[in-house]
Amino acid sequence: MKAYNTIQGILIEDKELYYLIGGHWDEFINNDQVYANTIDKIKNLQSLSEGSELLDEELLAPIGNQEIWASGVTYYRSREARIEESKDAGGGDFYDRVYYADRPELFFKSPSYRAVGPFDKVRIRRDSKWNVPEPELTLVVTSSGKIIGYTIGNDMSSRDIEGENPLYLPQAKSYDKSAAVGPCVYITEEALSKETNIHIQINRSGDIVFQDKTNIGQIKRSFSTLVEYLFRETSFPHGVLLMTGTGIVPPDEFTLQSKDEIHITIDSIGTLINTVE
Ligand code: DO4
Ligand code: MG
Repeated sequence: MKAYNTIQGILIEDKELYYLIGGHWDEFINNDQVYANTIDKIKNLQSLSEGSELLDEELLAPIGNQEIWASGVTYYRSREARIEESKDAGGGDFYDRVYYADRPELFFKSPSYRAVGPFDKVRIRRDSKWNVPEPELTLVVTSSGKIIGYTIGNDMSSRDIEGENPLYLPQAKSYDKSAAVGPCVYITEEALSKETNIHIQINRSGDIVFQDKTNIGQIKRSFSTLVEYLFRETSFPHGVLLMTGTGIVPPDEFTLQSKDEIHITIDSIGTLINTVE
């Protein structure tokens, strides 16, 4: 149980982790000038090094009224895995086509009230037998379409439901506690380096049962293209979080189990840790 209801972490380029305590997250984050203005606002933020007694466990998901959207098949590895899982349903061709098409796959992942934050429980569906986490760099975008920061996202997915029929995608992707975001928003004016690593480790009863890594240089599409398509005919009055797709897919025999601990680390941002309920 988290002790506060308005504490979110903000990691400012070249600085340290600050907490926004009792502030208005939507107002703070939905601001094209947030990087420049944060220096002014630092007096309202509490620095970890200023003697804060807060624990990482007490951080909330860095989200207010934003929706979470997700990009699909942005990495070759994702294309490959989806073609394989849906081959009996004849879905493979769709994944191949979307990987090469101009228009990206974009789907609604979660409203904020259905998403979870650091150290919260994520869920696997009771009517699914094949579930994986998808570790994804997540863009923090303002209502005007400016990318002002980055966080870590976990796009929990039911692969058997998705593979049975591509039309089941919303059920495979969007259910209670299927999206995790955090631990903080990394605010920077610089583009992230293509070498930025994404690493995942899954622990079960103290053992590592899966780990892998990729880097964002493997993403086929630019972030500006993903945002441009997302905003084409849809407005986001509070801004939006956009997951950028997964480049890591565990082997087909792997499925998550209750109590598995998922650690997703992205350079510059930190580590998002969640346990399966
Ligand atoms: O089309 C299926 C979902 C793809 C996805 O979530 C991903 O590539 O990360
Ligand atoms: Mg995904």
